[in-house]
Amino acid sequence: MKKRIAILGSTGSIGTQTLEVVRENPDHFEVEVLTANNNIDLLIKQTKEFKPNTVVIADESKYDDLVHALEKLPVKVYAGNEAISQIVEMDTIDIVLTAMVGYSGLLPTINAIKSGKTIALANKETLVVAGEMIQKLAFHHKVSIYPVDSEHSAIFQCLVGEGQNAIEKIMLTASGGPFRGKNLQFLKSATKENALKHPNWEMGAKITIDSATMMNKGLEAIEAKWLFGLNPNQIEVVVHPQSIVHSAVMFEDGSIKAQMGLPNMKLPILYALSFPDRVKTEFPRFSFWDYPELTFEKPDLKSFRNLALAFEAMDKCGNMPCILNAANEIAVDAFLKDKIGFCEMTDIIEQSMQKIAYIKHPELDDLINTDKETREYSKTLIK
Ligand code: MN3
Repeated sequence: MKKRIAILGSTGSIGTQTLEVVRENPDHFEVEVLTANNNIDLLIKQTKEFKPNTVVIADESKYDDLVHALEKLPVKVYAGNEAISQIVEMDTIDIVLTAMVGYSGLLPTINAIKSGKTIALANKETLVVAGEMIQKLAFHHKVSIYPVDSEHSAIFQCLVGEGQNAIEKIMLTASGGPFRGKNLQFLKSATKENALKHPNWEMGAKITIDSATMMNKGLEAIEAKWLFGLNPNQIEVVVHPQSIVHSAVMFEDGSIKAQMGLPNMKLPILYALSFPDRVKTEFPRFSFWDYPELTFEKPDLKSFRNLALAFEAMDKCGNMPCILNAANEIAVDAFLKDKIGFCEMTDIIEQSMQKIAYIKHPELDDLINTDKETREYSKTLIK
């Protein structure tokens, strides 16, 4: 039986790599739904190749062009975020892979869980914003959430067969990004062009900037807390510039399991889609002879203050990670548009965390309001 997949965010970096995985494994997977934000040219091309049952474009102004381009194909076409949230309920979907950018992944993921779909989670912001609610919903609807993020996939792989054994701590590895080893003075004048040059991973613009500020690792720590039921003090960030050890778990007897390999997002994507099976691949293989030295460092929390802010938000919990995330999305967007400098991103997040009202036990409506208020406030901090 082929697994039928809905890919939310099919034109982004994870979406296109997921389609490569499907193309390379036609006996295992088929595409049922594709959704995109506004890149209709690529969505049209993908629809012609993968022949999904349904496609959705979030940007409603592109609907007519999309319908026109696909009129000869037997595919249903919809537009708008509402349609993306609803489409995940289709009975012909086995797995929903959520690869949209940022907060926009939240509502479709909630609906997919409510309709009992297995989730391959590539949108870490969903768990950052609403981790507690998502885990409760998944438990209630008996839905499995398989991580696509490479570090979380690594931890997940280390935990296979360890169901009854407690975790002492996890070691979440970080490449350190393009500015590893740089001090605050350097970071103040860091440019967008340099921030976008990640040494090891090819990713979208938002996550690449998050890697440069190390906010990505902070968001991943919060993601790990909810995925694996950890306390913040059980999560250790380890800078590992070669990105070969994708993360590790220490158990209560002191034994450590790590998952390793060359950095390649297609592997964690494939594992999330094929779990519990492993599918044979032709991906390039790691050899110790090519890497005589693997190195590990402590993160520099004084220069990369975003990471410290993320741990603070994780400790405070409630709506604080939602505030952190919304302010970060506004800050990264402003940095990408050359409106603010590299370190001002941190200032905006810090001020938003101080300003926006803290709610200890937020409901979904509280989170939606917190997200909105934080975006409005943080925009006022950008001149
Ligand atoms: Mn990652």
